[in-house]
Amino acid sequence: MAYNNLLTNLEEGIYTISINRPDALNALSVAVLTELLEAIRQAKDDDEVKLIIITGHGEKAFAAGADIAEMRDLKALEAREYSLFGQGVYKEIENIDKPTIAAINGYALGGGCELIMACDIRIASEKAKLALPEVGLGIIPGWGGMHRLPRLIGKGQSKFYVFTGEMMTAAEAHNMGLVDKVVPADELIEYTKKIAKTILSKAPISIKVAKAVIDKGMNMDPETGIDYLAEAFATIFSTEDYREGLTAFLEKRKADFKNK
Ligand code: DAK
Repeated sequence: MAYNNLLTNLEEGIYTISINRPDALNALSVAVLTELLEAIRQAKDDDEVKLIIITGHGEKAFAAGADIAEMRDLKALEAREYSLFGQGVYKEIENIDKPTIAAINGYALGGGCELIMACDIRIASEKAKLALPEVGLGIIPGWGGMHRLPRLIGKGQSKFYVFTGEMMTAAEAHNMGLVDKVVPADELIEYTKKIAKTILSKAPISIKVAKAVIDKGMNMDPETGIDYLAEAFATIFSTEDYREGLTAFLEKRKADFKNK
């Protein structure tokens, strides 16, 4: 499908979505979010799509946040709709049962920074800059960032960066755990695809179950979480891939997983 604000590409099971609004540093207008939701739903339903990369087109920005011009003119009821819509888009990204990687090529600000938090893994160019500058605009981060950020970097650091709006370098974000890897700018997509291929070489059901256990487990008390893990582990033992994985190891060969 062709989009006005996204570029998409499917290659070897890897579906890359590039936000493409060069005149506004890839700011997330309603039109962009609507297309992003369509692209995610399409990826979810397409068996050829095994993993999703979200990035920003161009060298300068991943996404410089929600579209400030659009947001300024919202009436209260529209603001409510806007809020719920954006939260829904990010939840769908977070809950999709395929791995997602944010390849952060430049500014990831406000809603752009919240978008990377909804992805499973975050890989940044060493030139990337991240911030939640909303309080300086008289608003607060509204698309789930204040819920997800403390789970990634802790309460104190979250308050520091939300209260000050201070810009983080990729290295600082990496040290805190907001970013998982930092690579040279010209290697970002190549490296991200390499990691994607590594993930795709593993047992698909194991990845799916691991994602669910980590995400759901974070919101459970420890005892329920460990019980849930035991159930999930048992489920894996009803698959063909688990037997193939263990047998391949014992036969000193590469496993041939069938997603069964
Ligand atoms: N929205 C709209 N346009 C933007 C934009 C944005 N977020 N960021 C940049 N642009 C536009 C600029 O207006 C400029 O347009 P022209 O003047 O050329 O027409 C063009 O992109 C290039 O930007 P600059 O000329 O400013 O470029 P610089 O290199 O000088 O500066 C910058 C780059 C990233 C430092 C600067 O553009 C900047 O500070 N941008 C704003 C970043 C920001 O504040 N982002 C946070 C947005 S607020 C909620 C839900 C969500 C949210 C809040 C609540 N609820 C549900 C309650 C989310 C809020 C946000 O994300």
